[in-house]
Amino acid sequence: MIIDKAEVIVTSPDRNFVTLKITTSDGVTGLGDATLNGRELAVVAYLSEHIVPLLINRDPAKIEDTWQFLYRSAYWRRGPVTMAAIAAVDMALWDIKGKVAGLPVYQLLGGASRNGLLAYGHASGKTISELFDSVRDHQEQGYRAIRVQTGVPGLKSIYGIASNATHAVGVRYDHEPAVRGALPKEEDWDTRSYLRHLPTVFEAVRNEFGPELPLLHDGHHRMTPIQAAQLGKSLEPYDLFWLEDCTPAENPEALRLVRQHTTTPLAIGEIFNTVWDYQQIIREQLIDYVRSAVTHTGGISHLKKVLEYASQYQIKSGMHGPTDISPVGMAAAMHLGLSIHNFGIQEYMKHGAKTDQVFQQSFTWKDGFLHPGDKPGLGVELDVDEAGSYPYVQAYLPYNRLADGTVHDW
Ligand code: GCO
Ligand code: MG
Repeated sequence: MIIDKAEVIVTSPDRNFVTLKITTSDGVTGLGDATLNGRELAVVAYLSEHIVPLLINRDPAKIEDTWQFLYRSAYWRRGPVTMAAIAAVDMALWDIKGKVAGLPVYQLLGGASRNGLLAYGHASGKTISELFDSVRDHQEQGYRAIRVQTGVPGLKSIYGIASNATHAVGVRYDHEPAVRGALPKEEDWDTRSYLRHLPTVFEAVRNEFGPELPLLHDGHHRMTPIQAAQLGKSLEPYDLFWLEDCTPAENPEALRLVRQHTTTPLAIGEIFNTVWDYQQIIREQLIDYVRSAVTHTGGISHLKKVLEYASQYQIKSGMHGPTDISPVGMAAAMHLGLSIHNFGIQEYMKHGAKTDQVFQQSFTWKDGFLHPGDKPGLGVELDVDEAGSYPYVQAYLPYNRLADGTVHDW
């Protein structure tokens, strides 16, 4: 059996998704997610111009060899575009291997290590009362762990706060993920106001919802090390499950200082791509959760290596799962999460109705837990005709400016 065909499919049902579809000489198909929010077409070009020609006639069974070949033969290594492209190939080959074996991918990875995957969703509100409504709404949807983001007095529009705009019936996004058809939206930021306000929000949430509910928060790279240390310390009484991306992720040293000052658990890594991005922070035990997505970290094969390394230090998974990870990338995360020993939690935001029509999925969501299902492979099929009816829409993520006009991390 050889790889006969590899196609790159771009579709924009509720938002843009990039999917690689590999077809073998026996007619088996495999899907991989290569979506890089706001920079999608760079990965499309990398795949179609540079990777697809290399895949034709290869043995689809050789997953590790193909990974090493694509990674090393490029000479120019790492980075989100390269690693998303390689991830899509890796996922598609695992999908094919599962279909050929007649087994769900998690069985090929060692079998289930648990019954289901605890997942968290995104509650948010401009005000405390909107936030409470959103937390309640998530609890009604079955969520047993909840990320909390709120507005900050004096700031008009910030990361993580639900806008009332709906991209699909019944779906409220936690933020305008990327403004469709427009240039990047400008938002505003002030760290001191945020640091003053946030502990009061968590105090209110704990008082309202009690001590049991696991609560998470995303700092989205906006603090300096000492500000992050202050925040970690001031949130300690509210027992967070994790504080995410408290400092810009590309500076691992920052976490040392944060760690010296707080016992609030730390999560980082949604913008990382390889095990080398994690080397120091895992070895020095500067984090508690690995936030990488399968989609952005070279696929199942490579993220499994990161997580096995992390397991030696009791560091757990907390795989990235916002709506910009396609249903294929989410399925890959679920198969990996079910099989590894050091699973922590899975981020899970529901996709819109149009997306669910384009991607037929086999996962289940019950009582706060996800399961990838038992279909052979990843368990996701793409309706190519339906996908074709939603052409790509240019979409950028927003960005921040401080009051004096300085560009700041969003
Ligand atoms: C998260 C992330 C997302 C990112 C988004 C960017 O924790 O889910 O921070 O909300 O902002 O993936 O494309
Ligand atoms: Mg995040």
